[in-house]
Amino acid sequence: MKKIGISIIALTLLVGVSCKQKENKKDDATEKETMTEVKKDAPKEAKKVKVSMEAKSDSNVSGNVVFKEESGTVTMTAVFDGLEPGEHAIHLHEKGDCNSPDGKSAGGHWNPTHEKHGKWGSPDGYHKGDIGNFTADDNGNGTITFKTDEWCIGCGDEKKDILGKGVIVHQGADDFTSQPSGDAGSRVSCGGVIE
Ligand SMILES: [Cu+2]
Ligand SMILES: [Zn+2]
Repeated sequence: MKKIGISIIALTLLVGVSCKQKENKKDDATEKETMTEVKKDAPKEAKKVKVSMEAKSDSNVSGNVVFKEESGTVTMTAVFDGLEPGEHAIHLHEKGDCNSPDGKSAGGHWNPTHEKHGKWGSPDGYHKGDIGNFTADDNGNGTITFKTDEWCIGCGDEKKDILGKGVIVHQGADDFTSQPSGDAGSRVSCGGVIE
């Protein structure tokens, strides 16, 4: 009889413990749900920036550049008009300041990793702003799309964050060799990557 009594007590204890464990699990689940909700309600980070390009150096080059971040990849879609037919360089420069008539207020190429100027992806090095060249047709219209996971929009990582940088289109093509900027000629259009 005594044995049975102890067994009952032990059983009661066991049941008690397992109930408590279940309760804990339930609490965890509730906590997770709450966290997900908080994430959803938090203000959304800017993941899309539209840049209006201004003509510079007495050119008539205008256009729009849209940067969009999705799943860690930034896609740039740029459309220009008023260009001279042929190849033109496009870069991100270090400042989103287009105040000067020659566009030089945007500074040099954005190069947060302190590498050489070059073709994007080159093993010899390239600036994070070295987008490359695109071609304008006989009517002076040109478009370029560029994708990379080496940029972000507003993430705060100074090696990736394109907010505050300047988009520059040049009169000529980037030779990917000349230092520090590819010898692409004057700056014919400028726009700040600003929200
Ligand atoms: Cu440039
Ligand atoms: Zn460069």
